[in-house]
Amino acid sequence: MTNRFETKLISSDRHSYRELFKRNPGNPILSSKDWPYAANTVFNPAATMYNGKVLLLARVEDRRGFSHLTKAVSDDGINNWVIDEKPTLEPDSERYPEEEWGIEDPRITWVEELRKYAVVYTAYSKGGPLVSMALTKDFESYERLGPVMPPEDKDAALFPKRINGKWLLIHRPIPAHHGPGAHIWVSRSDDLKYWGEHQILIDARQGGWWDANKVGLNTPPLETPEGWLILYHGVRQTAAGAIYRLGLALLDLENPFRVLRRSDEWVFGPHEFYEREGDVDDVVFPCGWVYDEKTGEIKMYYGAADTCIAMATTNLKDLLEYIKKCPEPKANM
Ligand code: M1P
Repeated sequence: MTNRFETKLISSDRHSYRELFKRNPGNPILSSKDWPYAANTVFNPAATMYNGKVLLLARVEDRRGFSHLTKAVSDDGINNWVIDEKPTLEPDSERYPEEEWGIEDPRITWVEELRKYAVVYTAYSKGGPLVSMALTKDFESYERLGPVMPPEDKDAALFPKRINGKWLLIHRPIPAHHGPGAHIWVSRSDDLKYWGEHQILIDARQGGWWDANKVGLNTPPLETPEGWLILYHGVRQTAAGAIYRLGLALLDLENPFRVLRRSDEWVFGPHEFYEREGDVDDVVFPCGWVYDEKTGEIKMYYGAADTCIAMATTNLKDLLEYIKKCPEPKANM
């Protein structure tokens, strides 16, 4: 059974249909009911492999409306989650005032050069949401680097290695007057702390497009032989509210400032009841995916309706086959 919300157009040929992502039948895999302590909602998890297990760093919202991050670990990435008994990474507004109203939506990148994971998250400051970064070896203790982008900015993730000698960060600033739209940007740094050489990477389209006016990065860039693969969201404003859907883009391996391909159609959108109804209806919002090199499978972990956590699988071969057939975007600056 399908309904009008289902993503059916999955080929670059708009008249042949094939689903790229398959929802886990046991979805949602985690919700506040599973949490070992009181929580309003658990959603938008970062994901990585750690010690051979799938590790999620979930956004947990309390009943003040503030968020913190808590770790959940599973052998198969679907069942038997072992969840920290208390918050893993809490806002520390004494030392980091920008975390006054919580920390949200983390993205994890393993950085081989540092032998550490970089956790890039939204810190909700009195001046608006901004991008902060912390490093960790073990997801127990964290070294905060503090804010790396001023408000309003969020939906950020780090590339796993320097490219042409520089670190690269994808992020999504919102200009005060965003008539032309809120676009995805990419910036360079020598030290992970001070960022410059900012450039629009993926622009929000306009008019009737599913990703008109506002886009944002979802999953951290995945290195593939064909380029860096990313998932991003487009926000469609309707009379009934916003709809958050996902598109794919492929960036040049050597020069990720260059977008090789971008999907014209969304590849995943809210369809199931847990995606359609919650604290914020009609939202699918992944902050992480885990790639199994042996099988080619990708597990995408996403927040559903800003309320619970779900998972969908795909495989790299299919994603690459699809995105390579998508159009080359026009130059964006
Ligand atoms: O409510 C949907 C999403 O809204 C925000 O995303 P963005 O700023 O990219 O539109 C975030 O608050 C996100 O956490 C939330 O899921």
